[in-house]
Amino acid sequence: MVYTITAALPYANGPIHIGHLAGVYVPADIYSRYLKLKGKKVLFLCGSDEHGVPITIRAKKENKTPQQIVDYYHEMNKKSFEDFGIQFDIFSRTSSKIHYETASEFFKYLYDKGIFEIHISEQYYDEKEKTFLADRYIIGTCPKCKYENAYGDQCEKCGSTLSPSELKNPKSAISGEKPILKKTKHWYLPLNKYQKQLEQWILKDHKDDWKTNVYGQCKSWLDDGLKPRAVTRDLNWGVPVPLEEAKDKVLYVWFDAPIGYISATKEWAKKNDKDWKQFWQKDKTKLIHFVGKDNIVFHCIIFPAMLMAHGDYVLPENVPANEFMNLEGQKISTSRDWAVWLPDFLKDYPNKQDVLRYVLCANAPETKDSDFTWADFKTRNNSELVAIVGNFVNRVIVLIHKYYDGLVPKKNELKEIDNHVINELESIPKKLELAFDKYKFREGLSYWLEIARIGNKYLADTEPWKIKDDDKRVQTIMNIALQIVANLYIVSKIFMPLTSDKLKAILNIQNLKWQNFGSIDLLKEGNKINKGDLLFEKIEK
Ligand code: B3M
Ligand code: ZN
Repeated sequence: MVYTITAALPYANGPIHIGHLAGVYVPADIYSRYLKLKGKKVLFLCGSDEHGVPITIRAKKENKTPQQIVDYYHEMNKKSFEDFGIQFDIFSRTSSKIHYETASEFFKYLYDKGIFEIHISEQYYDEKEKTFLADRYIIGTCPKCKYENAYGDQCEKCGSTLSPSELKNPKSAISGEKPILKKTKHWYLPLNKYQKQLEQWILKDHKDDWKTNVYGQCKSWLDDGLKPRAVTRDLNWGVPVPLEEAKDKVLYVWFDAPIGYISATKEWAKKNDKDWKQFWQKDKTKLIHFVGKDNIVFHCIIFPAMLMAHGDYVLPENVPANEFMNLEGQKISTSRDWAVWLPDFLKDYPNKQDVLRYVLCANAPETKDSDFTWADFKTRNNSELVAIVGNFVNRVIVLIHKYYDGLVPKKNELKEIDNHVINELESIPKKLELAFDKYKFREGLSYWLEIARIGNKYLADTEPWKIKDDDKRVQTIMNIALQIVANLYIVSKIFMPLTSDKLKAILNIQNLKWQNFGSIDLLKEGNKINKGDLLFEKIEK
């Protein structure tokens, strides 16, 4: 089995925020770390999505070129993902040469197969700027609520989805002039021709293993009936359409962006001298897309239709999309600057990456929207991470140094209570696996916390510090307590990379594998245990 895990390519026209992390990147990273811990062959892909009209709009506004905009945000996002511990195998970008080649070859392959339909349509054209106007570049009066600055595709005031022809007295957002309607030719992907195949693949084959929120959205799109969709645009920023007759046209951003996953794979394979096709074109490939709910249709309907049309590619095994995370009760909004930006968090809260990962996973919008509040961030840090996990590990380390000079003591004869704890611990790996099979990472994380709860209860029930006349008993208790810390370390590798590094330093051991999880024979008698740093610090204000 080979796993290709993709995370939605963030637009390179702004920083990453906690909504992106909770919705896409933290779950994707957790799942990739889990598969790698189990020794699976995994390629975890991401990169910048560098085309699309929003980037050209920001470039215009900032009097820069689109390339300058994407260069700036590509580097920013790449660094902040690295600093946050999201461990992509490659973070590529769609303005790369290899992507231009891959995307245009993909288009040409479908074109030569006769997949596309050509439609002539009338499009608004700005005669002064000598350019066709994308929907976002047309502003006018909303036919629904009379808002005067509605865009050609959407009215931000009443939220209605519009088409440019519905706008009253349309104006060009570039020159302010009244645009004219001009004929233009575009190439369409006939999604309607894949309706049956998609219904079979989604509504029947994946009825039981896709999340209900994803399945539901796909079903409503399919029930509405799929229509041909234009895959070219009259823009000058994007992947040029590789046809003589299509000069000054580029591929629609949502046609080229998902192909970015394939380009990233090729780039990684070239760098590592590997065969890229094993991650996309073999029956042993498991392709899993991590996206937010607004990207479901592109990853479950449109991109799969493109892959079906091509014929050489596997289809996604699953698209476990999350819903949205709100901030302090309001929808996160880039335009209203209502977000917690990842670069700011990393600067203002140094060394608290794992706390944010924990909070975003524990409260992830897995089946419905959820809400991030700073009060919850503080409470979970103090009452779960510090009070349960940090406290347990700290007590064990203090006692080991107090009684045994930091050396792992002997495990003598086991009592009833010891066997009870061992059974509890042994049952957790299966529970975590079952949760992860259904992409339930919140539930999976609760099992990480449960290991510490088991440890705290074991110490409270045995009270080794009170046993005065039976050193063999104290040795056994402290040995088992240490083995529980070692189990906590193993599972931390999935959820909390910095914490697992700290635990590894304290336990002074080599990398333990998934197969070791659930065992109480991980630390050998006489091993040196280090004092190490505090795992978590209380947040006062
Ligand atoms: N750039 C992300 C978004 O819609 C979009 C994902 C592309 S994944 C191929 O915010
Ligand atoms: Zn409106």
